[in-house]
Amino acid sequence: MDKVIIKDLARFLADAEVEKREVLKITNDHPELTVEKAYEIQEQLVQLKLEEGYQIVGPKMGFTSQAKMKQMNVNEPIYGYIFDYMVVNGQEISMQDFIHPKVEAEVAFILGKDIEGPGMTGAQVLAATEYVVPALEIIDSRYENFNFTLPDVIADNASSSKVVFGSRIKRPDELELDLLGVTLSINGQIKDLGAGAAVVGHPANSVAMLANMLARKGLKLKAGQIILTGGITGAVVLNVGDSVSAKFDGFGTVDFQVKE
Ligand code: OOG
Ligand code: MG
Repeated sequence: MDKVIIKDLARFLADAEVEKREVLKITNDHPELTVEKAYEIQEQLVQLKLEEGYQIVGPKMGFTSQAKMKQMNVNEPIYGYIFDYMVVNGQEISMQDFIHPKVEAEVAFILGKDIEGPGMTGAQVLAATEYVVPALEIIDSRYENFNFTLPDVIADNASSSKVVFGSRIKRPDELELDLLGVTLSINGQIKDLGAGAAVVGHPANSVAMLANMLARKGLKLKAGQIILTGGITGAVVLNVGDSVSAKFDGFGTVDFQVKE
């Protein structure tokens, strides 16, 4: 696949995001697309956003729990990037900003030091982490019905759309993140639940895995970045009027409302 096609596909997916328009998965026309080439499309997409003046908040991991892998019928973790314009200020989102949003409960890490793979471990990640914070990620695949293969979703920046961070932060040693119980409710009804260990045994392992994946590209995680470790629970479809609330044991709740 040549550079021109990679650039065109990045532009195609960037436009679909801006126009909130669902598209057919790109592997329909490019069945030969590999995971490696898909990351090149993602890099182009990230470049386009940087050129538009947006800033990276941090990379994120996806498909780090069985719940998520089963739900989306994929079998390996991926990464993408969260940008400043994706962070929700306040506790309201508007359905008009999305195609077909879903929400998932996650733990985010705020790094105090740079982390560079390969060979990173969860213990090393915890030592380099300044704070952890609960989060609700709102994903919005640009593909019709979230119908994608692994290369498709990688090219589409791992369905990244918005994120609501909780207001309580903790030092990583104040919690046992693998035992962190989480419930995800909509309009008072529990839709899904889980514990931090659902994320590759411990959310810190997800950050270590990310550092090791980025090392293959000569990249590292940087102090100050906020990193989403991947959905503990499956993702739940959002509708206008929904009141979303996730409870994180010892960590408070993260809430938002879905308006028209
Ligand atoms: C891809 C996004 C995956 C996670 O936490 O697993 C992700 C998708 O499910 O559309 O963010
Ligand atoms: Mg996620």
